[in-house]
Amino acid sequence: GQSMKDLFRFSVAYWHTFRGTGSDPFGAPTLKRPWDDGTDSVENALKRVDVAFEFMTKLGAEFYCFHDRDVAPEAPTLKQANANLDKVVAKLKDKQKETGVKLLWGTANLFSHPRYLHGAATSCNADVFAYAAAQVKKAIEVTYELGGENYVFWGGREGYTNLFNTDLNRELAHLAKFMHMAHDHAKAIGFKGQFLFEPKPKEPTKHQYDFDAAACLNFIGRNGLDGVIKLNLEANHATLAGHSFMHELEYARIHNALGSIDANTGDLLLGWDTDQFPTDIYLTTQIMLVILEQGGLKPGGTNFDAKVRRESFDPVDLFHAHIGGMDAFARGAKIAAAIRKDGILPEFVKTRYASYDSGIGQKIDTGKASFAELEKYMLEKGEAAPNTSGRQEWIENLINQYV
Ligand code: GLT
Ligand code: MN
Ligand code: MN
Repeated sequence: GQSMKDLFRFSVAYWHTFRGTGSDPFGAPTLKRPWDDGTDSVENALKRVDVAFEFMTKLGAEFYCFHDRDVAPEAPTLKQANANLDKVVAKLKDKQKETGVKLLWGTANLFSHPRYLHGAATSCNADVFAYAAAQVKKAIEVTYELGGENYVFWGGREGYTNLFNTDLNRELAHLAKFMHMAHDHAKAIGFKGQFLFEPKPKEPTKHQYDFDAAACLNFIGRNGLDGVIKLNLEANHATLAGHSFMHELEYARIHNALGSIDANTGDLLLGWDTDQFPTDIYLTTQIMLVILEQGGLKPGGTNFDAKVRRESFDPVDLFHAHIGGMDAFARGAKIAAAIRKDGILPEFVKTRYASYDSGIGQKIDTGKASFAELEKYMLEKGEAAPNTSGRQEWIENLINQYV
């Protein structure tokens, strides 16, 4: 019943779209953008805001996401960096008002600056911990000021390289303390946006604490942060962790923690985080099956955490890439809706678990029986029946029947 717009809540990632240079760990920038004069100055940052809002308006994107350091320049002191941010945020605020484009989430970049070499909240250095806290405090404040509907924590360097010199238990405790402070501050200023962890198993850190949905949920649960922090799941991060994206989404959903998504490819052949735009309707259908089951993502959305390739010299490609992604989602949603309308999936599930509801279920309640009772039943019966529910081939080709 809901509109496609409410269902997707598409968002543009400021860092890739307006700051993307085509550099990678092996090569220098390749993309010269007309709105970049090569300086990381406040003047250039303000010029970029105009371009960003013109782009998003023309694209018809409802939302955007940013890091503090994407929108405003880093500075030698925290005071100066905050002042830079204030100048640009004032303009972002005006532009949001003028265009109607909204902020899906804000976040702090706690990974680019060399100070974060050993992590931010989990750094072994107290000054770095303090700097990270101050940076997040400010980032939450500007997100609040801009009406951001969520606030994201991607623990890019929260992890370890070597366990021989790392007190894992202690670093997790520091992270928990940090998250409680962030929550306390959000409450204190009246920020009602949803906090989201974004899991990723590795890169840049050798092993990240927020490895996948399960690791994040364990951390959240054992530190009394249930509901306070939900998840922003990214397709490419799921596959890096060896999962399908659908697994991560469904795992979060059943734990009431599916908050928002970072859309890109979930190709299992990708060995690293290439952040390619999603084009695969088999993937988007799987995504939409989970999202429709949840009834949408609000206050979360669908953020294209994706970049054009290094050889994509023409900025017009930025439009094509986003439109292609939106189209893939629209097609996936239509297919997922048709599958749901047919009611075919609940049928498969019902058939598959039928033995729990009949057969043994009539004699013994498998949920309540003791091991001894189940043993007695099995000794009397003999051989266990093979699972005859089958139809796997049909199910594996399911989406094909609807394309
Ligand atoms: C970084 C990372 C992304 C996160 C961003 C949020 S930045 O590029 O790879 O997946 O969403 O901090
Ligand atoms: Mn991401
Ligand atoms: Mn990524």
